[in-house]
Amino acid sequence: MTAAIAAVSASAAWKALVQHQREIRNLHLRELFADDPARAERMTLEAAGLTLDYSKNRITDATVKLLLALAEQSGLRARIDAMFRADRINVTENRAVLHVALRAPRGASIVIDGENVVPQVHAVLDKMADFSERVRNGGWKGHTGKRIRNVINIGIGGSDLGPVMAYEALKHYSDRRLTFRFVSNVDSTDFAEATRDLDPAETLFIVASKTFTTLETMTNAHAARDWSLGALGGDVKAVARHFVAVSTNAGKVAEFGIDTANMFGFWDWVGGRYSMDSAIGLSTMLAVGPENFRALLAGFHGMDEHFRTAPFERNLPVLLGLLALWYNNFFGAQTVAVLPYAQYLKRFPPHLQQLAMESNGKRVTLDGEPVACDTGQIYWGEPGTNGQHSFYQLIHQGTRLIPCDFIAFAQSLNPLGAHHDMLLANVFAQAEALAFGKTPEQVRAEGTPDWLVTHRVFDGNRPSNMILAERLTPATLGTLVALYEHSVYTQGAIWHIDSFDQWGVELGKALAQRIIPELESGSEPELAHDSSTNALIRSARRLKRAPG
Ligand code: G6Q
Repeated sequence: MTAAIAAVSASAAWKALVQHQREIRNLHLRELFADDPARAERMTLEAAGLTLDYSKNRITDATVKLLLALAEQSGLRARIDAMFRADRINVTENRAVLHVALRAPRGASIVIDGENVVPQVHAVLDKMADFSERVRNGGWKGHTGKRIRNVINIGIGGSDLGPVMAYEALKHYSDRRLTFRFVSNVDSTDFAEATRDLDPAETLFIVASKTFTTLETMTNAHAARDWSLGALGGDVKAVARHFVAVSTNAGKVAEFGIDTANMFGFWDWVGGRYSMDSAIGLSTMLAVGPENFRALLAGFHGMDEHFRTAPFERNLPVLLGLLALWYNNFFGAQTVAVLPYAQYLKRFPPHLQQLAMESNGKRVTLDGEPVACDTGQIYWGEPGTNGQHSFYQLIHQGTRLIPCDFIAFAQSLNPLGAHHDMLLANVFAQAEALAFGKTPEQVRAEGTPDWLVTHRVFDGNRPSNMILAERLTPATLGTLVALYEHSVYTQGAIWHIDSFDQWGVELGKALAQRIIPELESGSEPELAHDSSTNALIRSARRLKRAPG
C-alpha cells in the first residue's frame, strides 16, 4: 500500500507549465534560433558516448527549468533511488525492478531481501558464455553428431522483441556461419517459415519464457519438439541436444523435457520488456559472442550510472522523458516518432513500442486512483531514409504535432561510396526542415505560381531531438536502450503510475482460452458470448470446413 498520492496535475509545477505553455506556444523555432546564437550549444549534451541535441524543441530555458521543477516536485529523485535500492516499486506485483542489476559489473552489490544478486547474475552470464562458446566453436553437437548451424529463439513479447532487435542491431558483429531465426506468433506460418529450409540435426531451439506457461511459446515449443524428434528418429534423448530453456520456472522446464542443466535462469525482478540483457539475451550472445555481449552490458551500465548520478539538468534520460511529457501533456500530442537512420536498427521502434506502451499505458496511479492527465504516448517509427518517402509528409505538413526522435551514427559499419554522407545529410535535413520549414515568401521567391504557394509552404516549428553516436557498437546499443528505459521510467514516475506491471494483456488471454475449445469442438458448441463473437465463431467454424 502506498500513501494517497496527490494528482501531479494539481502540483504548482504542473500549473506553472500550463501557464508557460500558453505564453510560448506561438513562439517559432525560427525566432528562438535567430535570437539566440548559443542555443544549440547550450541545449546539446553528451553522456555515455551519446550526444543529445534537444535545441529543436519548442522550449525556452524557462521551459527546461519548469520541467525540471516538475521532476523535483514529483519526487523523481526518490523514485530513481528506490529503483536502484531494490525497493518493491512494482507495487501491483509486489516486486523489485532491477534490470540495472543485470548489467552491474562483477563485484558490485545490489541487495534484495538480504542477498547480493550481482554474483548470481554473473554466474548465469558465465554459464551462458560457456554454452555460447561451445556452440560457436562446434564443441556442442546435435544428437546425430553434427554441429549446430541454426539457432531458433521461441518466445514472445519481452522474450522476443528485445532479442530480435538486438540480433538485427548487432548483425554486423554476428557469426555469419550461424543462422538465427525468431518464432513468436502462434500463427503456424511463423514456425513453418522459420524451419522450412533447416536441417533439424543442425538446429538448436532456445525456448525463452519467463513463466514457461505462455500459450504461444509453449505451442511453438511443442511444435519444435515434434519437428525435431520427427526427424531425429523419435529418440527423446535428442531434446537435451537441441533444446535449451531460458526461464524462471525450473519445474515447467523439466516437465517439458528440457534438462534443467540446460536452463539459464533469471529472476522475478526482471520484467519481460526489460529482460534482453538477462539470459533472455542468450540468442544475442550466441550471435555476437560473450565479449560483445559484455560490451553491450557495459553500455547499459554506463547509462544506468549516468541516470543514477547526473543532475537532472544534464541527465539525458530525464530530459528525454520530460520533453516527451511536455508535448504529451501540454501540447496534446499523442505520439512520438522514433526514426533511426540506421538500417540495423529496423527493429528498434517495435522494441521501444513495447517498452514505452506496456510500461506507461496505465489509467490509474500507484494507489489505484484514476490518473488526472494523459499517460503513455504511442511510440512508432521506421528507419530513415525509408520513412521519408512514406509518412513524413504528415509530420511535415499534416495537422498533428508529432515530436520526433532522430537517431544517427557518424560512421557506417558498411562504408560504401557516398552512401553514409547521404544518409547523414538526410537526417540533419529532416530535422532542419521540420524546425524551420519554408515560408510563403521563400516559396514565392522560387517562382511558384500563387495558387500553388500554400501547398508548398512548410510551417515548421515541428520539434525533434537528435541523438548522435560515433558508431553502432554493442556498447552504443546498450546505452541507447537504457536511455529509453530510463526515460520511460522518468515519465512513469512523474505520472505516479506503475510502469512495471502489464495487467492489460491478461483479459484477452483469458477470453482466448475460452474460445479455443469452442473452435476445436467436433460438435456445435453452446455459445454464450455477445451476438457478434458468437456469430464470428460460427462463421469461422463453417469457413474452416470449406474446401481450400
Ligand atoms: C513484458 C511482458 C510480456 C511477456 C510475454 C512473454 O514485459 O510481461 O510481453 O514478456 O508475455 O512472457 P513469458 O516470457 O513469460 O513467456
